[in-house]
Amino acid sequence: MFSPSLVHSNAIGMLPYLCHQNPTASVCAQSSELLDVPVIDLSKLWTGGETDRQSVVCAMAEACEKWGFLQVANHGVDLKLIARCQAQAHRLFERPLEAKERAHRPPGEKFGYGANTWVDQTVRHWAESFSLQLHPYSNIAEYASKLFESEQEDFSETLEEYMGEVEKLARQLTELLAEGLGLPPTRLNHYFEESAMVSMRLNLYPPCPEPELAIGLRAHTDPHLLTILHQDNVVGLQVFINEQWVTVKPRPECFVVNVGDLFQILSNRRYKSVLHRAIVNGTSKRLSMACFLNPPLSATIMAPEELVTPQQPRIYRAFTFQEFLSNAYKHHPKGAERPEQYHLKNGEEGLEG
Ligand SMILES: O=C(O)CCC(=O)C(=O)O
Repeated sequence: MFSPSLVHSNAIGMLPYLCHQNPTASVCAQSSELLDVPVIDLSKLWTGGETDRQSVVCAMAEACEKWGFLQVANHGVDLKLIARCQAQAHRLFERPLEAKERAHRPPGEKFGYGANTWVDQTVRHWAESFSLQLHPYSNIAEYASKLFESEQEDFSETLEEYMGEVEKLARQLTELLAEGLGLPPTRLNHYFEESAMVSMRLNLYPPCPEPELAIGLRAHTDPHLLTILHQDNVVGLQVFINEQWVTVKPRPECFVVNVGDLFQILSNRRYKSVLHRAIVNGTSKRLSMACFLNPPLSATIMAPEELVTPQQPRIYRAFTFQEFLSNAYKHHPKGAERPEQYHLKNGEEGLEG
């Protein structure tokens, strides 16, 4: 249940003064254009020949270079499993406030129930969110035991199955995207061979009495490698393209895939990590489920040598994912600011940690 008392527990924002991004401007002023982010049919990978595979690789690479976003259809994740996961997510958000507060995410922590407050806390979101992790260890059963008195296993098994399937897809897409950069498909796999970090944020945006003043999730880029987002059939996701916000047409049978900051850096800036946000509306609640694939914290992130040429010299210095994440939320997570902190300065070699 969405409750005004959450405001006092700092879990969600309050209209009109806390939620808006810019009090002088309507959030939705530029939101009318519906963008059909390229939809790439992955069935060609399983049924077609090498030419079909290459057409998928090229379409994906082109979308990531141009938009940083694409959608995949016939992705191999059972639509019934997606529906089951959505049902469990709604079940979670419909729990009484006391139950959700037992799983509250403390400030500065990554997992649990709350609102995304980020950085300076001046923007609150008209949203409830819940973050969970599958790898390196699953915390899902632990949260299920705090949230539910019964049928805890239904929740944890469904979410673990869903995240496991999405992880498989994310790994396949990473190989296709590596190929799209002209690399052998497995060239980036060493980042995940030993262990990977796989997490999910469930976002529930309730109908909002003043949607034009509110924001569901403020503009940000993802500090991750790859994001695989499922949105239901309610409009809300917007991407900043050509200096304007455009709305991504919901296609519940597809996943929205977007390049995170890490992939932008690993691709030596061929792929773009693009600003996006979620808007809210006055009538329908909206659910999105965002899964994030990442290397382990100890991984050293550096674009492979093959992507460094005289025409495209190395742009970012090497760093560990731990270093990157520990800085990620200290700064306004906006635009290219985060990767820019890792820009090489003149004369640097890029090999120091
Ligand atoms: O709800 C959406 O469509 C966007 C979600 C998102 O960007 C996120 O969870 O990082």
